[in-house]
Amino acid sequence: MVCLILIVTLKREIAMKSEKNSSPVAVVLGSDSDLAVMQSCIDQLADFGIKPAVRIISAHRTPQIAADFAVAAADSGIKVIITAAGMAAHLAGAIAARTNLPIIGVPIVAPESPAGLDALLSTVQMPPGVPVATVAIGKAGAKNAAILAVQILALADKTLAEKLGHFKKAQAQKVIQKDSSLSDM
Ligand code: RP5
Repeated sequence: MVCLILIVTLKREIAMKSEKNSSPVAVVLGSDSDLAVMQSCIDQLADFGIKPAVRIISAHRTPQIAADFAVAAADSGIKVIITAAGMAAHLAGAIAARTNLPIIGVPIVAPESPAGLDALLSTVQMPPGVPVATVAIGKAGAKNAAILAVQILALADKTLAEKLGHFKKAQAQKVIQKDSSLSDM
């Protein structure tokens, strides 16, 4: 009997440890149709050496899974959650309601959407007390969500902070080069 309890406890600890080893960033998509836009978020995270945990979870179609995910996220080692959804985009808010982790929301333009304004307002207009850091609509927002997540993590990660420094310098250098190539015209 004692042996059985020990085995069960050990198994639980191993499971918890492997959960803890999950990525510090989760990218949650409201639908697989959001992936085309969010690939630039995943790629940008990869440039910083982060392989995010990517999930498809819908606030409306799979509400219980969304709730369970949000409640378990911090204990599984996730530090920042990026969400992407279109139309009545409640995914970011539904997750933010159930965790104290920082949530970054990317509004997506759905085919029937008025240019993504529906998703933008649904994501950004959170009531006081439950913030969602809402970025720009579409691909620009997807990329910025990744950079913002890295900026949050970099507060406690020197290597990431250095990578961010290089990223910003390289970005500035590109603009300077474009500017000087104009003077050759
Ligand atoms: C949202 O509705 C999703 O995030 C997606 O942007 C939009 C349309 O979803 P699908 O009908 O393509 O699955 O919940």
